[in-house]
Order: sequence, then C-alpha cells, then structure tokens
Amino acid sequence: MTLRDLGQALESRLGAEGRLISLPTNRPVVFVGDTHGDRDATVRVLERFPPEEHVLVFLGDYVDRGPDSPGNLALLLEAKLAHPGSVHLLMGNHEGWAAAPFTPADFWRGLPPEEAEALGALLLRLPLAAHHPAGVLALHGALPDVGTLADLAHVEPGSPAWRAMAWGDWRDGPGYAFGSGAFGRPAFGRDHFLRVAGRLGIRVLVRSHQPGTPLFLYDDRLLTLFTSRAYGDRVRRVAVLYPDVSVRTARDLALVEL
Ligand SMILES: [Mn+2]
Repeated sequence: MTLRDLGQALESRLGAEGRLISLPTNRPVVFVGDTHGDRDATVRVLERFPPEEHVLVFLGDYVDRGPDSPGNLALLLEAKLAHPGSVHLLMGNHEGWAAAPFTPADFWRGLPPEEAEALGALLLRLPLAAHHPAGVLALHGALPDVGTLADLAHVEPGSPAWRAMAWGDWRDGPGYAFGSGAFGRPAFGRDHFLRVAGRLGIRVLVRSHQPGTPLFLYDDRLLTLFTSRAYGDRVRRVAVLYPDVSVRTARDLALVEL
C-alpha cells in the first residue's frame, strides 16, 4: 500500500486511540527508540518481537535523517493496521511537522506539498505517551509539567505540554527548566524529573530523541533509547519490560541490541 492508502485506512483508528495509551501487563512490552528512516531496524524489531506475542511501543521519529523514510513509515503503518492493539506508534517531533515545522527535514521537504499536508495532518493524530501499571511511562522527549497522568490524554499538538513531550531534552544536572536551546528544544533537569515523576507516580521514564545522552540518568530512572543507524554505526537498542517484573529503576528492563 502507498503512504496515502495507509493514511486513509488508519485515519479513524488513530483518531480514536487518544493521546495516552494504557499498556497491558500480561505480555512483554518492547520499547523502540528513534528509527529515523532505518527500515532495517524496524524489520529487525518486527522479526525478533512478533506483535502476536509482544506489545511494541515505538517512541517516534520514524522519518528524516536515515536512507529510507517512506519505506520505514509505510512498514510501521502497515504493522499498525495489521496489529492495532499491539503496535503503538507514539508521536516524535518529526511526526509533528505540521504543528511545528523544522529544518533539516529531508523527508517532509521531499514530498509534494499536498501530500505533506495530508500526511502531516494524519501523523498529528498519533498518541503522545504510553503508560504501564508497573510505574513506567514512555514518550518521545521530556515530561510536561502536568498535574495528573490523565492530563496527558488531553495534550494537543502545538501546546507547551506537547512541545515538552515531542521536543524536550534532558540535561544531566540539577534544576528544573532551562528554556529553549538550539532549534527551540526546551531542556529540563533532574529536579524537574523528580518533581513531575513523583507527582504522576512514575518510577521510570523511557524515551528517545537525544542520541548523545547517557543511556541511564537520574538514579537510573530515565532511560534514553536509540534504535537507528541514521547517525552512523550507533548501537540499535530496544528495552523489554517483562510481565510480573517489579520495576524500581530502568535497569529492571532488559536491553537488547539489534
Ligand atoms: Mn526527536
């Protein structure tokens, strides 16, 4: 199927899913970092962790940077269509193009304008976060300063909370918010993490977005994954949360290299 056909087939389903996904506790959950046009990475994920037996949470940034953005996005949308309950595609900043355009954006700028508009509108319907009752939250960037977990279900693209979730960076140091750095990326520190995670009842945050960040931060409660070779020969890594594991830190998830 073409991206256009896939978009039409998925339009109503993506809208109905809401912004916050509730993850089940009876199957292993696999968190996948940025794939960024690395279709081979997505193929490996689907082969190694079949959606019939696993729940797959892709953390966003499917397009731009890597060699095959259209192929990678089509494969992910096909997987979503075939396994709607066990494949979840969260929104990264690269899927939020229609709400906040950026540069460079090789995929988006390579599309005919009307196609970019239709696909951009579709991808703005993607969910923003996934929650697991073991105390694990997954999203692309950073924790927004919201009052309750349920507030995440109502975050809309373009809002300050969305900007934190889709564009937010973490800094390895104390402090709360550090304003917007390069390219308007808001940055947050340890004190913001501890305060918001405590308020939301989150032990561990799993996210992607910042390939150069240490794997573990903030007493091992923040895990940053990257699952693409788009930036050179970086290790492609996913994290698996198995049923009945008591999660104290991100080290209670199993890291797997692809
Ligand atoms: Mn990103």
